[in-house]
Amino acid sequence: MIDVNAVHKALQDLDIAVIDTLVNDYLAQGIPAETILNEGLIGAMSITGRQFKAKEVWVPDVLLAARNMHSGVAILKPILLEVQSSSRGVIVIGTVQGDIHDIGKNIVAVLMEGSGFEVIDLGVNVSTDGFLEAIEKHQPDVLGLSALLTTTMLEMKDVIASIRSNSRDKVPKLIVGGAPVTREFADEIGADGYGEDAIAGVEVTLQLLGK
Ligand code: B12
Repeated sequence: MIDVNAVHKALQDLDIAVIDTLVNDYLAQGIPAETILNEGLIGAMSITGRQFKAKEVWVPDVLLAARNMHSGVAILKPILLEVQSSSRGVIVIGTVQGDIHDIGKNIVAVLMEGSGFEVIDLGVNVSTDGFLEAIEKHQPDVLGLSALLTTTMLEMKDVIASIRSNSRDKVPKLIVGGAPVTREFADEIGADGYGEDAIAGVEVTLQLLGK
């Protein structure tokens, strides 16, 4: 059984070995990697998010949680990737300009890979030109945009408009996500798909590609 409070405590520990040990213990107990990710790590990070909002923790605490979360996800990654091996298509993904949040985007990338896609991760703070260049270079089937700030989610609109009007190449299916993004917003800015979490992101991608 996952104890989300224990995971949350481990996310706040300066010693990175604490989260690693906890994740490995859960795996040893036979708890599926998806459950550890969703109920444990993501659940614990939402507690940190609420505390940050309530000013009970500060940016350094959140950075520490982010570092520990990356470490926990890294342990789960090879297991999540065992699911599929053949390539179902190419996905380019990135966090839009002005935004450096990447935990959610990285989880989407891991699950996409685990579902058999080749993933090209452009990282964070990616400009519209950066996305256009990546489309030209990689000719992806899908482009995923992530934004965590109410300010940077507006950036998605520009990126999508720019791709639709400027791309000389085949326009990939455009999907968006991130905590402030909603289905209504996705429709409004002309995205082809929206995923409220990484699993929904994979589902909508498979649907859009008719797989
Ligand atoms: C961790 C964190 C940080 C870390 C980021 C570290 C990192 N490497 O990512 C640090 C400390 C750097 C940070 C900085 C800031 N942050 Co911050 N941060 C958070 C926090 C606590 C958690 C975000 C997170 O990782 N969640 C866990 C992941 C798993 O969830 P997720 O990102 O939503 O992703 C899931 C889905 O959304 C979806 N998804 C995500 N992307 C995509 C993409 C696609 C294509 C699809 C299909 C799906 C999808 O799938 C994911 C997995 O299920 C949130 C609080 C919150 N509740 O979101 C605040 C939050 C986002 N931050 C906030 C703020 C204000 C900031 C700062 C401005 C703070 C400051 N004063 O400096 C800076 C901004 C820096 C910048 N320019 O980007 C606010 C935003 C408020 C707003 N309305 O815009 C929040 C909401 C906190 C709050 N309540 O005030 N932050």
